[in-house]
Amino acid sequence: MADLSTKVGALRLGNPAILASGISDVTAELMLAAIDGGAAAVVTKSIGLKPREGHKNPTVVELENGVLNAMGLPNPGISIYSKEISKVADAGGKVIASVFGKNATEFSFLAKKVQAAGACAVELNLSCPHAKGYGAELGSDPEIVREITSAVKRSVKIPVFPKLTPNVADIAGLAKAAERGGADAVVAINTVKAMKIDPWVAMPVLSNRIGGYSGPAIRPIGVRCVYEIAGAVKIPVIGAGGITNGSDALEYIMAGACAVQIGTAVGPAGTNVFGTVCAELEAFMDARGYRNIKAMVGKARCA
Ligand code: RRO
Repeated sequence: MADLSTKVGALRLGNPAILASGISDVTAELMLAAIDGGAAAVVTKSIGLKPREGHKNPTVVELENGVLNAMGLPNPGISIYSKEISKVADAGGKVIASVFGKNATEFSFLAKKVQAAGACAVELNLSCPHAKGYGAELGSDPEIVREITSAVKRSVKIPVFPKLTPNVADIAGLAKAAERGGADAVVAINTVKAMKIDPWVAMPVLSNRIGGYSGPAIRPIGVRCVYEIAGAVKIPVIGAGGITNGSDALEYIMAGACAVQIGTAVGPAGTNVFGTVCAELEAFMDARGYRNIKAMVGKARCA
C-alpha cells in the first residue's frame, strides 16, 4: 500500500491535503471538521492585529468555473483567533496560521502570537489581490517579500511559508526572494485578480469591483506557477488553486509540490473532499507503483 505521508521541510504531514486559508476555518470546530474529513493540516483565515469587518457586500459571486471574492481580510483579530488555534492544537490538530500585516514588524508580532498559541507553522499572506496596503501590494515586490520573510524568520522557531501572488510577471522571482529571506517553503498560488460585470445594471458585481478568482478555472495557472517556482528554488513548494480531486492534486505534485491546499472545493464537496482526494491519490499510486509522495514530486519535470 502506498505511503501518503509527506514532509514540507521539517513539517511532517500524514498526507499531502491541507485546508487552504479562508474556507471554513474561522472557528476551532470548523478546522477540526476539516481534519475529521481527512485534512492533514488546516490553514486559518488570514489573521491581523485587530478585528476587521472586511469589504461591504456583495463580497462573493459564484461564476461558471470558480468563485470570485473580495472579502477584504475579515477576521476576528489575533486575541480571539489565538484561542481557536489553541483549541485545535490541544486536540492534536496541525494548524498553519495565516497572518497579514502592513510591514515586517506587524508580521513578526503576529507570527510570535500564533507560535505561542500552538500553530505548527506560519503562512505569510503576501498575496491577497484586493486589500489596500496589504497582501499583494507588499508581496509583488521581491525585496519586500525577502525583508518580511527574513524578519519573521528571526522572530519565530516554527516554519515560515510565504504565500505568493500569481498576479505578477515573474512569480519564480518572488519565490527566490522568499528563499533568500530564509523561507522554509512557499505556497503558490493565491487567487487570480479578476472582475465580473452585470450588464443589466451596468455595474461590477462585487462592492470592491475587483476581486480574486479561485476554483477549477485557475488550476492551470497554479500548476504553471508551481512548475516555474520548483525550477527556480531549492525549498519545498505547497501547491494551491482549483484542486477538487486526486488527479488535480497529482498535477501539482508532479509539477513540484510536496503538499497541496484545497479551498474552494470544500464549498460544494464538503470536508470529505480531503479523504476523497487522498483515496484517489492512493489508488493512483498503487496502480502506477509509486510507493510514496516523494517519488512523484516533480515527476513531470524530468520528461
Ligand atoms: O479576505 C480576502 O478577501 C482574501 C484574502 Br485575505 C486572500 O488572501 N485572497 C483572497 O482571494 N481573498
